[in-house]
Amino acid sequence: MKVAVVGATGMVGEVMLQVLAERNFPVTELIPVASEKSVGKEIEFKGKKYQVVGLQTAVDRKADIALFSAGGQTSLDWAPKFAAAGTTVIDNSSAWRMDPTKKLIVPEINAHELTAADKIIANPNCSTIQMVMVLAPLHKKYTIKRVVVSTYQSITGTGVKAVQQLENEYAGVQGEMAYKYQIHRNAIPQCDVFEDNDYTKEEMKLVRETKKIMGDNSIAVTATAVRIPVVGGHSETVNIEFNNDFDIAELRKILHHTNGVVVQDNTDTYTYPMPLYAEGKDEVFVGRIRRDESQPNTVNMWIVADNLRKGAATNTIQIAEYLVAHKLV
Ligand code: 11C
Repeated sequence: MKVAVVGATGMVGEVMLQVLAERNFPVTELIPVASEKSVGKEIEFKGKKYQVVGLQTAVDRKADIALFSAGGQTSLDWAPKFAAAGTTVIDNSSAWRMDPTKKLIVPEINAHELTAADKIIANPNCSTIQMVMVLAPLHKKYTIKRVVVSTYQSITGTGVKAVQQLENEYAGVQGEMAYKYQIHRNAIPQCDVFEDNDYTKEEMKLVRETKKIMGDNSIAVTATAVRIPVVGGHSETVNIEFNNDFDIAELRKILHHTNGVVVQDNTDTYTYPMPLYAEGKDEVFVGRIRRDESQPNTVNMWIVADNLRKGAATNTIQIAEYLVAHKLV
């Protein structure tokens, strides 16, 4: 496969290159792509050096697949040009996710929706991916009525500027701010900008994307997204109300048998997921599974994943793997 990585020098782009190499994705030609200021820079992939090229050069090279992680506007402007040149785009930005003509894919859940006609495929938001990985198998069995989620999100979701802000704050030096407030020793109840309903865009992604991926508009979701000074991954408390009652042992067993989900849940041994240990891993970790004693048919849990891996790069590459395996590119 001739593979273009658009945004190759960014935080997610770098992880994409790493994951492509680790999973031995069949790359016959790599085209690293970035904005004009990075053109000509060298990046390394599987021990070989490649020169970063600009977007038009990449379109002209007619890759089989382009993995995009270069921001929403670049995706809006350039994904259609790649698609018109015959390249299948898998886009990690929010640009196309809620477009009814585009599919929003978590391979373990809905890759079967993909066809060769899908030339722009959307990769969901990181906090949504880790949540639906756990919700989907439970929805199948018990039918979800309502989800209440609160997130504790890594600063890497904001990008290098936020990592720099935290490092500056550790070192006590003034620098550019990614957030309106200090993040060191803080928790900021705002991820992304506010929408008209006073929820943030991140919170509304959890609401809208969940319904689209799970293919069920009847699932009620309400979210609070919080940024915390952590780098390894996003964490979420998730309260799930089902239409039907469940047996907690059976529910655990379902999650235990879900591909891509790892149950870490033992109060006797203080075993539960944490972002420090999820970092660098591709799985979604779930623990603190317990019945909500205040309400029927309801369970509480804690879900953690590396937002740059399963939340972004790994999910994107899994989509690409599915396309290759099913001869859709
Ligand atoms: C965050 N979830 O942690 C965001 C980052 O829509 O792909 C990814 C934004 C997106 O702030």
